Amino acid sequence: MRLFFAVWPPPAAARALADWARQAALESGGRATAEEKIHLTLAFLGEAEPEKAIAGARRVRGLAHSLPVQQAAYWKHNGIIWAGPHATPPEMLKLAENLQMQLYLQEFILERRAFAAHITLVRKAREPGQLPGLPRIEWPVEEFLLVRSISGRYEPLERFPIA
Ligand code: 2AM
Repeated sequence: MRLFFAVWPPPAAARALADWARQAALESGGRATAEEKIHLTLAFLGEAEPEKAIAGARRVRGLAHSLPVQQAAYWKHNGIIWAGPHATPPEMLKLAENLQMQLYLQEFILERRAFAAHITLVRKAREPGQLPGLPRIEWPVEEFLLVRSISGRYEPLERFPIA
């Protein structure tokens, strides 16, 4: 199973970001992320069995916080347009680091790339000229999810409340 841990936006935020993604894709080409697939990844496991991932995630402690969506940009190296905060909220950084530590203790070998909080909104994009202005979004982070990716769909397997 292809697994990852992520935070999911409330429905209104997902809708606003999906609308924005379609607008941006008019400029850049590529594929806008569908509303139900919009998320922010905390840790990517790849092919793994869920049991140990769930055991690790149950030990994670964190603080509820809000995710500001303040900037949108293009990454040339992978051709994605993403949105995210100007700087990762400290509570989110601690949450991602704590989760990665608990997964490490469960013997997962994760990439040692630094955590970069981003929400992928267009894939296979060309470098855009000017991106549309971002909508105002409320995204409270009160839980994270273990998600399985299967035939292009995301299925939540388990939810983990934060504090
Ligand atoms: P992306 O949006 O930047 O592509 C499901 O595929 C989620 O896991 C996506 O958020 C994706 O990030 C992330 N993901 C996919 N492959 C990854 C990898 N090798 N390392 C880190 N994150 C990855």
